Amino acid sequence: MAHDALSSHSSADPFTPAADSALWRKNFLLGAATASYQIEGAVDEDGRLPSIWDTFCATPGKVLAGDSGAVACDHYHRWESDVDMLVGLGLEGYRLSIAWPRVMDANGASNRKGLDFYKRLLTRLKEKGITTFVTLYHWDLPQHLEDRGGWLNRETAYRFADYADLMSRELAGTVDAWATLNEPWCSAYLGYGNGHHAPGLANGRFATQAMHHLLLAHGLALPVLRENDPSSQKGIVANIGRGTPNSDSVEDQRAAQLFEIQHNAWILDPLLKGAYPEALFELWPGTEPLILGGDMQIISAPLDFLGINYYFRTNVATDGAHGFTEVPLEGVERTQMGWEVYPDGLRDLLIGFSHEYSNLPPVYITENGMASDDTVIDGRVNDTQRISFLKRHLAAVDEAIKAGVDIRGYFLWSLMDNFEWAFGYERRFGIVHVDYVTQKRTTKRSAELVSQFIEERKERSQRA
Ligand code: IFM
Repeated sequence: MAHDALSSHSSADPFTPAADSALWRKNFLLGAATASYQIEGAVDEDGRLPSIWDTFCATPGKVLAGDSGAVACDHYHRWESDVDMLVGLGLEGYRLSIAWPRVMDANGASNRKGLDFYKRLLTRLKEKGITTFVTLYHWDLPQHLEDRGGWLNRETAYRFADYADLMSRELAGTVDAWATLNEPWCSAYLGYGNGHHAPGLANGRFATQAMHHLLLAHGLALPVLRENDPSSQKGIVANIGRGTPNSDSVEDQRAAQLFEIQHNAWILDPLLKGAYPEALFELWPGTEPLILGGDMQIISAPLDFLGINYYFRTNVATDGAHGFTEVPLEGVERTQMGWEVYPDGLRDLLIGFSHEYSNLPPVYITENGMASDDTVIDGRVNDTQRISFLKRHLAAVDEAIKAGVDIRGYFLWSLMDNFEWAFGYERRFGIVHVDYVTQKRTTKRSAELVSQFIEERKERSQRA
């Protein structure tokens, strides 16, 4: 694995990129991310309606230990101290999401109390000088829309555009960058393709149709956001996966390509080339979605930025037919999720995209991080694996920038431990530890080092 100056230190050392690293640049944004259902709690308060995740969590056997986001990090009530915390850490950017069921009623009218929550939060962040990235849809679809077919119903895309209209009229001026969707791959594939996420349906044809309507929703929302909030950036966030072949055989190499088509090109091709990759339907025959005339033009409207979320790679072999099968590698470093730590995958994918898509917009790494079984000992959390993980992934980002990819910033996932979907509260991704009994926040060692690095950058730029 190629490491550079960032990772040549032991994990306990401060982050010290090489002097020529792009990470020192003043305009390279460093922040942290969260999402509404994962941190807010207060699911029944101030007129919030149920979301598909409330329903999914209440279904026995869907979420580890029967956990739910009902309380989560209680951020709805603790947002002021949470903002103070992220400001105290020196973070320059904060990526958050809005809970659609909190801000609109079932008839599409606005819910003032829900809107005011986000107004207060975003206004405070702006006052504190934080660059705000706001995601409109991080998976918490209002349940009443799911009851009418959810993302299988084309109407949902139009309701999403109405929601984007309301939010951008209400919040214009407080948002630096809007992302329409977070990780449509997860919404479509995990939600409708294998049922691991809400709404828990498992059908390949559903997955491709849900994806089409999600991307249509994105495309319909873009001009609305541009009209209502012209000075902000507009984009979308995709999770990407690295697939590597288990052997040099032609079949395994094709399997790795198919893996990346299914994970990456399924989303990026329609957005950046205006067409779904044909190989997707060789992999999943008979799953072509219903596409109406003009849809692909709407979906492929130019973006101001592309958000990239990266976590791990998957080693694959041919399944002996037309697809791929995972062959887990032995003896590699893994996280609490069981995901392989593989920073080179981030660099290689970013460089690959810059070759594949001539119109690749500026990129922000909108999520990167890892889960570990962190515990507080004498008031401290020494999360050495995360520190090492972050150094190596930042180094990979630096290498991609040096190779010519236009990457403008990096958001850690996550600001604090939170509700990790089907894994409940067991998996801890935060740079701040959360005690879910007392709601006490404890800054982990990784947060201290990120903070020191940002401070050092500030001092350097003032000296320059
Ligand atoms: O927690 C999630 C997040 O909501 C979306 N991206 C991946 C993270 C870790 O699984």
